[in-house]
Amino acid sequence: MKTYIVVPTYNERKNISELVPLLFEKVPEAHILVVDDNSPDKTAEAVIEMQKKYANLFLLKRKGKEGLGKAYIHAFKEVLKDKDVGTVVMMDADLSHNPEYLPLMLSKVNDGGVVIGSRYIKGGATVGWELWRRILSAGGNWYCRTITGMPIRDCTGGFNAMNANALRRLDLDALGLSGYAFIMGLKHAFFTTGATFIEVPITFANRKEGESKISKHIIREGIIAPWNMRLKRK
Ligand SMILES: Nc1nc2c(ncn2[C@@H]2O[C@H](COP(=O)(O)OP(=O)(O)O)[C@@H](O)[C@H]2O)c(=O)[nH]1
Ligand SMILES: [Mg+2]
Repeated sequence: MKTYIVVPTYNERKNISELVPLLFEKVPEAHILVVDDNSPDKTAEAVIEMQKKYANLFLLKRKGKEGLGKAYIHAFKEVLKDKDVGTVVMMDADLSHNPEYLPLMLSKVNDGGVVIGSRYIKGGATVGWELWRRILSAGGNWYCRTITGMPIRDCTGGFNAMNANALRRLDLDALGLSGYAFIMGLKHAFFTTGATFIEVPITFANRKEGESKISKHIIREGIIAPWNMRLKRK
């Protein structure tokens, strides 16, 4: 069965050029799908250039910036069309998610669910973020866990390896969220469909190149979303 690594990009030309070779080095058998929202910095062109070297590097080019959630949903639907896909990985392009963790994470994916690269279990960490981002992330995770009751420590972490059949059971279109809220919503959808979670500790490093796409809208959405998840379940 195939493993697809889905990487959303918006203005990540330098980072994606560094990440792709690292990924193929750590997981040579993987297929990589970069999903780009028509980045002005020509991220897509950098991917097309690398496709000359890597047969299993794919590009999903979208019309414009619609947020992480929409990009992932579009990409997951494309990937799941392939009947031979066994595992789908989601990870950021900015090297915050270290490809070194992938072999271990992939070895733990089972029929039932999701392996989470977790900053908030023993052995996990975040380095390089300013104090406000650390507080926002740690506080946000406590908030999400408390309100939704999900049995996981890292609700907003975007480095996850998912069993394709567990992913097929989700109603992706019903998620309708864009930022961290999308990741929380996705994990919550796994939770409500009976998927199991395994958390593996990771150290999350701040990006070296380019800019974060965090915004007030993303934070606001993240504050409201856990309540909607909880209320919908009742
Ligand atoms: N395709 C696409 N990717 C996005 C969008 N917003 C963020 N990303 C990507 O999602 C990943 C995480 O975003 P980032 O800005 O690093 O978030 P942060 O790590 O929380 O500051 C990166 O690979 C971004 O390029 C978007 O609107 N569309
Ligand atoms: Mg980042």
